[in-house]
Amino acid sequence: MLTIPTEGNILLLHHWDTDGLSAAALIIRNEPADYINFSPKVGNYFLDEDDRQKIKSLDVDTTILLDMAMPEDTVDFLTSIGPVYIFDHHLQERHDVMMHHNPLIDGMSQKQYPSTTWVLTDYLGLPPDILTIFGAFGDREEKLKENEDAMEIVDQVLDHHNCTFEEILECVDLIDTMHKTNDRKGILEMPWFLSEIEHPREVLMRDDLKKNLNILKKEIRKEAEGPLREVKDGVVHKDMHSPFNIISSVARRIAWNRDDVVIVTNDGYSDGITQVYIRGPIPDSQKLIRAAKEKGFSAGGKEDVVGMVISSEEIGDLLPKMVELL
Ligand SMILES: [Mn+2]
Repeated sequence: MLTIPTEGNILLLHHWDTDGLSAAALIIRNEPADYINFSPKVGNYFLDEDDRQKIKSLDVDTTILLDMAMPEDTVDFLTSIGPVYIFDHHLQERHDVMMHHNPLIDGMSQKQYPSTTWVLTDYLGLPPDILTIFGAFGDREEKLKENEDAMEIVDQVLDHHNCTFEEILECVDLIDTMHKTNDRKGILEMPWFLSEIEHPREVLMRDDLKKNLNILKKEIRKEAEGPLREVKDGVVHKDMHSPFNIISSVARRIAWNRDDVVIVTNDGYSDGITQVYIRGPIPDSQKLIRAAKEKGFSAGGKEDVVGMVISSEEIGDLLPKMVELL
């Protein structure tokens, strides 16, 4: 099996969420080399022209891509710079790169590999540690409790650090404030900070993260408790103009106490762009995703959630068509 290269400048290109940041931290901690880390613009599951220019200026020899299922043209861009190694746990096709390590492509289940940190811990032959479980809690949240095999390992790590499930969830909330407040500098610092921590306490004690979390909690509550518009029987729409990346949290919060389909749109996060998040029961989420993709927009999701990024000019046309499909 190929090992991770440690020669030259290595670009650690990672997701901005807790799993991506912890995965980068795992590599920094365990495989000493000259790393430069980078994360795409928050919300972009690809590299746009700005990000490509930045990466070109970094003098990269090799790329390690973590926790992101990037489209072909982004991967092609990275391979044009140098060899690419990918570690991931999202369902996707195998890319033609130096190494694409994703147990899901080999038929393993999400349950066996709940996070990229899990994939890496296994690949590097490390004992599971706090970073391993940060990633899994980050991606699966409370649902991780239903995964008995994973919980056996989680409990060992929690015991070892003498901390609780709830404390780890709190750590995840704190770490995820970096992308929810769109703090790109904070995102890039996080893997370095995480690579040094010995105990979750060190995350729980960070005042800047606690301050972020308070701001976000207030904003999410304000949005979720604000007016809703019923656009169709059983479908409600929340229109927001928030500078924060909180659309999924707001949708989840609205869905707490109702059975309707919840559509949330936010045009305040990025210029000219409207984020769309739909939380189910969705009759056919793939149909919705296709409808957005046919128009050239980025969209993805699962059975009961769909996320999209639509140009604000076209949202007025597209939204009623989406509602028809619900
Ligand atoms: Mn992940």
